[in-house]
Amino acid sequence: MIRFLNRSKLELDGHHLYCFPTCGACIAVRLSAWWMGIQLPTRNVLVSSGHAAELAAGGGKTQVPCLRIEDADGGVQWMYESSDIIDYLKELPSSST
Ligand SMILES: N[C@@H](CCC(=O)N[C@@H](CS)C(=O)NCC(=O)O)C(=O)O
Repeated sequence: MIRFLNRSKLELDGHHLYCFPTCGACIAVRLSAWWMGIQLPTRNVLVSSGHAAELAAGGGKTQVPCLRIEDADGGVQWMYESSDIIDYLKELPSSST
């Protein structure tokens, strides 16, 4: 974990975390990202019905946290499960963040 402390705090392009503030699994993802020095843009599904609808339509279910990942070609992946999201963030090359 120590190696992550040296990362500079940069926003991750093409990534959005669908979440809400009091969701424990969402807090785990956000804390992990913070610890890794990753600034993860968030989309609060409780304050925006638009974000909630995007999540349901794109990801197929309303569960949070969900990480929307858009690649350079415009392809989109919806990743559910806090542990999978955290593992994904850990595997990102330093140049992505
Ligand atoms: N195993 C999941 C649990 C996620 C979970 O329980 N999310 C709740 C909020 S904390 C939720 O979205 N419930 C509403 C739903 O599933 O539509 C994870 O770790 O990500």
